[in-house]
Amino acid sequence: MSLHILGLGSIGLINAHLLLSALPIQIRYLPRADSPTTYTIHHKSQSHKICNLINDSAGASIIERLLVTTKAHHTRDAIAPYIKRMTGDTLLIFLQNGMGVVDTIQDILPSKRIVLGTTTHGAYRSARETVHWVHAGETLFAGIPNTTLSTEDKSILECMGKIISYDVLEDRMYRKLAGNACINPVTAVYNCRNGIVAEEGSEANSLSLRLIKEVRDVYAKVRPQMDVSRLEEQVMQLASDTGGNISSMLADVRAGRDTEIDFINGYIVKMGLGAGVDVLENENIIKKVKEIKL
Ligand code: KPL
Repeated sequence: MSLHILGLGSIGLINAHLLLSALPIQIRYLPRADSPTTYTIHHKSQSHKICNLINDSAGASIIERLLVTTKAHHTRDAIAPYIKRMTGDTLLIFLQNGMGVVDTIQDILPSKRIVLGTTTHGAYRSARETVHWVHAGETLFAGIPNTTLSTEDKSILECMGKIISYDVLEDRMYRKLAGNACINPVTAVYNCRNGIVAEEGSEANSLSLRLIKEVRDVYAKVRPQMDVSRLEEQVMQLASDTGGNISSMLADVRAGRDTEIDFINGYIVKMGLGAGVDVLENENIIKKVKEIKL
């Protein structure tokens, strides 16, 4: 049984750990540059070492299954060098923040066997090889229509999360997008942990509430089948569940890296403009996050 991982950030490493502790599996990773050979995941006062990942960036073998956990905006450049090692049967599993990523790379993908996933794990890295897994959330997967999964594919996915129907997954992805759109950029602007966003009366909280209202208006137009009546409560719950976390966007701006904002609030803006809904708060926060210099 084998799996390649593209993107060994917190989410990639947590999933490598879940797989290695449950299955007789070989995990090969595809780093862009030199990367550590040993990683540590701190979770609930325990430390788990991962030292058996195989660096396969220079390999030539066929990639049977690929878990993509790169930042949304790096996906195209990161996957491009490995396209020649894929076939029409390669299973591509995308577990990333944001939405619309697969649409932007469909033209280069040799395989239509695609699984999308969403997770509410909360984690951050204090060093390249050190992950703090602060909230063990839920990971959900579904194959896009017409994707068939083998027994091995299913056991790999079930080790990392739950397989559900595509309709339900879409609903959960939109909810996660709302969480990321209304927590991540706010933590980046206020340079604060997620918990501050859930603190009633804080400036971060009121900005987040304004973003949630816009997201709710957009969803009401573009996804009328979705129940958005509890969206505010759900986003605030996510902020408080991951209260001790440094959001991935704040981690990016602190490190001077580009953020995933175009695939998060940018996707909300795209939907809003298409549906004639005012998305000024989202447009403003995109500008602000792009201007931040910490
Ligand atoms: O997904 C996240 C992120 O930081 O990207 C949350 C759930 C908001 C946890 O921080």
